[in-house]
Order: sequence, then C-alpha cells, then structure tokens
Amino acid sequence: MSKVELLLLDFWVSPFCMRVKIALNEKGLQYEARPEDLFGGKSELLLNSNPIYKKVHVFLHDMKPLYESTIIVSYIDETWSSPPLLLPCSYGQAQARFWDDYIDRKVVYIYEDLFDYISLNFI
Ligand SMILES: N[C@@H](CCC(=O)N[C@@H](CS)C(=O)NCC(=O)O)C(=O)O
Repeated sequence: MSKVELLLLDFWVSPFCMRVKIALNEKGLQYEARPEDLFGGKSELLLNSNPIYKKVHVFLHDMKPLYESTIIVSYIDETWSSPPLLLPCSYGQAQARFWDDYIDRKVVYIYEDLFDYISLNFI
C-alpha cells in the first residue's frame, strides 16, 4: 500500500464522514477518501486502525490513525490552524458545539436503525 499523508476510510452517506470531509475542505487540504464496504466486509486497514469500534470514520495522518469524528475535527483544527473552524468568540463556539453534540445524540439513532434495516432485509 502506498503511503498517503491524509487518508480517510470513508462511507459516502455517513454524516460522521461528511463532518470530517467538510473540515478538510474548509482547510483546503488534499486527502484521499478510500471507500469502505460496511455491508460486504470491512478492510483490514479499518479493522486494525479502529480496533475499539471498527467503524468509519477513520482518519490516518501519515498512517497514524484517529477515530471519532468530533475528535478528528478538533485534531484537524489544531494541526492546521488556518482558517479556524470556530468563531473567535466563546458564545459562537458554544453554539457550534451544541449542534455538533445534537448530531451525535440524534442523527446516530437514525443511522443505526437504517443500518439494522438494510442488514436484516437486504444483506
Ligand atoms: N461516533 C462515531 C460514529 C461512527 C459511526 O457510527 N459510523 C457508522 C457509519 S455512519 C459505521 O461505521 N457503522 C458500521 C458498523 O456499525 O459496523 C463518529 O462520530 O465517528
């Protein structure tokens, strides 16, 4: 496998993957988004890179893996500081964190139900 500086193990419809891709695009960073087949068999790279949850999204920076999309976005913002992803005022930052948290609490259940439905009915 050739070495890619910024590599995403991706599932195109995942909101968690989209969150990371939005951050990378805002920063103007070049990256490779490598699709994962979550229903047909996850890659060895995914299983080895995220042994705890075995889920996308995984972000590899110089082949060092990170997972959990909110943590990845913070890492991206701290590592490539310009332009900043959050507003300079703490009130604006708190509002952004509210919506980040809202996605984690609410959207995840829709996806889990959708995954269960597809797995049970189509796989
Ligand atoms: N909290 C995680 C959620 C990751 C997640 O739920 N990923 C889903 C896709 S949307 C997944 O990989 N599902 C496959 C599985 O559960 O085996 C994050 O923010 O990265």
